[in-house]
Amino acid sequence: MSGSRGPPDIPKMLAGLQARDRRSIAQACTLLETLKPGALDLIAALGPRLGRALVIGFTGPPGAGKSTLVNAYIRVLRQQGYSVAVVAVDPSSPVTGGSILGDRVRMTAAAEDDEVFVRALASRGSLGGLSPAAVRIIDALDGAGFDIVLLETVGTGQSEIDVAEVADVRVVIVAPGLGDDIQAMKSGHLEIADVLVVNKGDLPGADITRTQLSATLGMRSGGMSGVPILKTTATSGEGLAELAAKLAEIGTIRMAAGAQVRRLRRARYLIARAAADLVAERVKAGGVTELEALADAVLAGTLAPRDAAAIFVDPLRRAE
Ligand SMILES: Nc1nc2c(ncn2[C@@H]2O[C@H](COP(=O)(O)OP(=O)(O)O)[C@@H](O)[C@H]2O)c(=O)[nH]1
Ligand SMILES: [Mg+2]
Repeated sequence: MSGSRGPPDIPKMLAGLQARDRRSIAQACTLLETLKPGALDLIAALGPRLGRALVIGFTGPPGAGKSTLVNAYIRVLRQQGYSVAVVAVDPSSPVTGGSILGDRVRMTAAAEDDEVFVRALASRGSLGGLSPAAVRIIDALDGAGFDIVLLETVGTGQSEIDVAEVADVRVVIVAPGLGDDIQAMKSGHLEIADVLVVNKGDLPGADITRTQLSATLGMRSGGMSGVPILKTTATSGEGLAELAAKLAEIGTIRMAAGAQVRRLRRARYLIARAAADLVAERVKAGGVTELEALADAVLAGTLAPRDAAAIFVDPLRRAE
């Protein structure tokens, strides 16, 4: 970049990404996170390189051990010779400017490893929200040529569940003793999983949690009973080899879908999120004559709310 002001030098940034220069990678991540001038140029320039990385998502409630597991998994992937980037999103974290996963990674050998890059996002100025920013950062890291990008997200709200779906392979992590009854977990939380992990396998409640999870899957429709449930202890590495083998197996299948499929999944997510935000902004702005007229029609009982919404997002439908 040409200093801290002015538009970034995109060709220089691209060369830096290609050289896996950490400063360039960090700058590219920031540019896409903030969508400052030059961001679209970078996305356009990255285009042909995108879709090569395998994105593996780890989602689950806070404290389940996602970061610990991701950190342990990084070591496995490094032993196998893969370069790894991590995007960790934790909106509940009070950490700003610092890191969520980063502190933990720094304590390991990975911190000295040029083939590992960690980007943590907490509540700060990511344009359009944390989740879309994370997806754009995946593009930056994919464009930098990392073999594997790990996405850690807190699986609490619907928007966090949605972002997990941009991953090519999805791991949902639960742990005993979180007071988060499995049976009460909202459907979307479990349904996205390619692999379910009961972490903290060293705790006494782990087997009960696993049995509960298995019973819950059996009751769900949509072939969830075939989803593997693995037990891990992230702190000791117990069960990690089995998890890594399963992820490699699924990853190989997902990679075969081709780069374009994986790129498009991310682009579609970003469009859908932006569209939802636009509608929400229009509604929030209030005073929209159209909205008032539609509200009157709904109150009068001449229009169902859903039909009113259809007209609101696409006024041409009125003619239908
Ligand atoms: N007993 C036990 N504790 C664990 C295990 N994995 C993680 N923890 C601990 O659980 C806490 C939360 O872990 P963290 O990785 O930050 O959870 P995250 O919020 O899901 O990312 C930390 O104190 C970890 O040391 C495990 O397998 N067993
Ligand atoms: Mg974490």
